[in-house]
Amino acid sequence: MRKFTTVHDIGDLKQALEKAQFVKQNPFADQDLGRNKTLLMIFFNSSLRTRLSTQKAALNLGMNVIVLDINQGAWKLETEKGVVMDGDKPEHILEAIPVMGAYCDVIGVRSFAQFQDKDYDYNETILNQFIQYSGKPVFSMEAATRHPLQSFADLITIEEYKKTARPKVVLAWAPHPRALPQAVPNSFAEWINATNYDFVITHPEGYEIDEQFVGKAKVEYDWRKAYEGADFIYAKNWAAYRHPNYGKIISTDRSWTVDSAKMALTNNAYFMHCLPVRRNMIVSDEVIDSPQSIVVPEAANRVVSAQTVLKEILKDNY
Ligand code: AN0
Ligand code: CP
Repeated sequence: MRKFTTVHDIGDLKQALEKAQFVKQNPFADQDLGRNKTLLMIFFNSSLRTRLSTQKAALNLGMNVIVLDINQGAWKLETEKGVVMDGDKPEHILEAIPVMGAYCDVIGVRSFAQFQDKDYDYNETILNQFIQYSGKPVFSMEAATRHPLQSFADLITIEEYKKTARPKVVLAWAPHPRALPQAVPNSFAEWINATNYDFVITHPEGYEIDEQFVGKAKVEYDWRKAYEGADFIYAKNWAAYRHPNYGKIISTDRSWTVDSAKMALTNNAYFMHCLPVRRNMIVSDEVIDSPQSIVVPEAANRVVSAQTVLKEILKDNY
């Protein structure tokens, strides 16, 4: 594996899940693989889980780790090509990326959608520049359109908790006061579509995600029907995708908040969320504090997904 940005990079999904189980059960089996290899993690946006779990995964593999927060202490980076740099940005990403590549063996990048230009976001302009100019294997730590380390961890978690071969998994939109990227729902849909699960996406009208991610999922605008008989409720907010509302909040309807009444419609479903989550906006205290909430084991599996991916990258490139 030279890059990890979508579900397609992981190869056969069943084998990837088996590799993940091995990593989970034998976290220190490959301590020599990363010896004298350096992971550089670049953050254009905030993080708690990705920062800690990816670092922990690298340490388990014997790697050294350097972390750079672009917005805290680094030069502000120009990302547009061909501009006269007479503004507030002293460095261009075209020099910064190969320089960063010179200091490491593997690069992880977090760079959210900016919601100023749909094409700029959906072409993964920043992530692709890292792939093109760093000279090193690159993996996404949530880019503009996808969050594959999260989705891989989500799938590992569902496989651990599912009680039937083909669970009903529901991606459920919930309200939020700020405009959030579509990366998590896009990516979750992309990974779940690669399984044989019964997959339903529910959201208010106007919140349709890009069709390339919807795939074979059933889109259900009536949350009652979607929640009925569900085995997993995967809650998430996202901003509108479709023109002319790209990146905008078009509803904060709290009747979509995941609460006990909704969970009562399900097949005693597990509650999942990638975190961070706003309590009593996305989900009621009662639901997230209930035994059906698996948000912490889900987050713990981020070490497993990151370690499985890093291991493949190290094995294939060094
Ligand atoms: C981000 C998002 O929704 O994409 C990161 C989630 C992992 N969340 C926030 O910005 C609150
Ligand atoms: N779920 C997730 O990626 O969390 P962070 O934004 O804290 O890394």
